[in-house]
Amino acid sequence: MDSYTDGYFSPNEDVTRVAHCKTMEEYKEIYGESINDPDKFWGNYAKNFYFKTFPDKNLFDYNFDIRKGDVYIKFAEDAITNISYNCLDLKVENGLGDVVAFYWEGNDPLDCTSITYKQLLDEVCKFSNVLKSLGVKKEDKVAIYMPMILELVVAMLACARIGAVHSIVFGGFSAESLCNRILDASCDVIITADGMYRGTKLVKLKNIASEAVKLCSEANHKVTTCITVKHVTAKSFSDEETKRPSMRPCLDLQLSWNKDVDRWWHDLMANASTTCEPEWMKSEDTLFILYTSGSTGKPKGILHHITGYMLWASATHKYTFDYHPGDVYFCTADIGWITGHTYVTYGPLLNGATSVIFEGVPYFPDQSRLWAIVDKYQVSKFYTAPTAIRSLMKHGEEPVKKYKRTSLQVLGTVGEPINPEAWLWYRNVIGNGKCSIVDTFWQTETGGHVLTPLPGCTPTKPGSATFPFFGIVPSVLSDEGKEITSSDEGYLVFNKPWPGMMRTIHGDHKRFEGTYFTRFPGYYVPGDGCIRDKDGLFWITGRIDDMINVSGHLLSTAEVESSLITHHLVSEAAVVGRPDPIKGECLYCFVTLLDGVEFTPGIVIELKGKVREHIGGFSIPDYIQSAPALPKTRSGKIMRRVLRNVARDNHDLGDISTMADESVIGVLFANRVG
Ligand code: 6R9
Repeated sequence: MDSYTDGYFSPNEDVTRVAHCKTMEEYKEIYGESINDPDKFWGNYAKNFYFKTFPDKNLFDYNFDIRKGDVYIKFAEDAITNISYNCLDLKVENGLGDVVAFYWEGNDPLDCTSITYKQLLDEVCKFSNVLKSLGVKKEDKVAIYMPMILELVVAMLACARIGAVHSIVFGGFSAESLCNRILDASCDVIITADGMYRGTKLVKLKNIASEAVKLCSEANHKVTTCITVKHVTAKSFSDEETKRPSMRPCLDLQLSWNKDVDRWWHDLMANASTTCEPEWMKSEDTLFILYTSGSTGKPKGILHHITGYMLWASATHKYTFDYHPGDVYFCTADIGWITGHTYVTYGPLLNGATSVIFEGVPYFPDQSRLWAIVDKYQVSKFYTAPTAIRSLMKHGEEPVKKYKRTSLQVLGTVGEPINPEAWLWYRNVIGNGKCSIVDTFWQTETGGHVLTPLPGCTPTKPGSATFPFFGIVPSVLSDEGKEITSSDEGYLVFNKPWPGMMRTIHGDHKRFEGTYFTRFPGYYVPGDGCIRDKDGLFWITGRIDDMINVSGHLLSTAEVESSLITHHLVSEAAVVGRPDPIKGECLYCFVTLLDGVEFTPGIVIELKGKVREHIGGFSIPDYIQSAPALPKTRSGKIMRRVLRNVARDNHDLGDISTMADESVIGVLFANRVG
């Protein structure tokens, strides 16, 4: 058990007994080694993996200071390896061939299967050969738009095996968003599935993918091949089973099919060989592109490269979850986000772990689904988002108490700041008061955890991501770029690279430098506010740019605004975040319609439809209000600070002396919604 004194939870003794890192003294010692001699530290860690050419002694080569020239980061440049080999072949060679790599749990509780390391290797080799037979080669970009099914893991590892670059697009994005990502990365091949269930809702993924392919061709880019997994129409079930609304097979899927482009996954796989020599890759070859929102509205294609990402994914998964053989690990994130890339696929496989991969949603068939899964597979390490915890909290303890959850040891959170109530509920109710909580702060850009407690080692305070992971040197800077030593809020920054950080933005290195390296020359600036308390613990306070974190998904205000403006009756739009008890933040939009046009409920529905169409269903605004005029400075800048206060119904607006026309304020408050 742990104990609570002076605002701290002490490390849990049961976890400490087996932990890789058992005390803060030990943490400080290992941390010191990682900072003082990073080459030696990561050189040693690399010995866990197979390299055709082992990394040289001088691993890091970088410039973080824009004043001295272009920013660049290189790691172990001379080393040669293959990450799919290290995830699969190496595990089979080490005797883990019959170990379960994934338990797959479908949307319907009766729909489940599992796959061993050896079986996964065979599938990956087969699909690698399929991709090669379609002409996909090293450095080609492949778009993946799939549900949480095993074929998604197979597809990404097959890309990695043959040196192709995967660009996975979350299945909640619209055809237009998918098209923009295909165009940005110039993908010729896309992999999808016929459809997926989310609870009782059927999403016709293939038809959205077909629409995206059509939009691409209108933009003069030809997608040559679209490979579709037969998923919701896959197997035959008994009559009883087909009556279940969420159960495959789905009988009325009208797939849009173009015989010049479309191929079935199972047809291509039928005669593929299970042998495929990996493409031996240089460390700094690209492993994947993953798009994340950017404050200008255009998503940024973040690039991760092979060896650095591989070591980072493995080391963070091992230490942050205190992973040991025999654990069953369950991360609820979708692979379409970075958490799924690093902590569903790569981290666990690189460590030979057994994981649960879950297709469904936490509330189907009822609010206790996640705990049913925990008991079913005896999950010991569990990882989810604060928004999921808060929405489960709303339903009380009863759905949780239906299951024992006694196998749980470590509970992780990610995606947004976690409020202390949710942290305590996670610990006390979900974890039966006997688990270690790890609040992990990181980003698509960082590749893996950068601030996090280590279970059984770090004393924790609810709401703090505590201390840096090995190799990370964080500081907090003031507006003037001075290091803040008191507990005042400032900008979180990092003064040197770590192996797993991004290398650039696809096709736009200037934007990479401008976004992350110009605010404070010499530092990587992630865009989050931070406080370092008197005991040295880090507390993330949220975004300091125009990004809004809705249920752990970062959205740019500019992107939502440009979707709203596509409506023919809208002249101007401004979007701000408003605190939300479940989602953390939600979108609150102000729209100015063309002169003489009436603001009606019908227009609100159409505007929500525009955002769904341009970005995707997960980004639909909660509130849209009429703003006959927006508050602006005399130089014409929208005063978002004022709009944030209107959205929160806070009449204390602070200094508004720069506002061009103060009379708009009364109208804005009068038109508030929600
Ligand atoms: C992994 C992921 C990154 C942004 C990040 C920050 C927020 C993530 C957090 C957190 C406070 C945590 N964030 N984890 N804020 N505490 N433990 O979420 O990546 O989608 O790129 O979002 O999410 O604002 O900058 P990504």
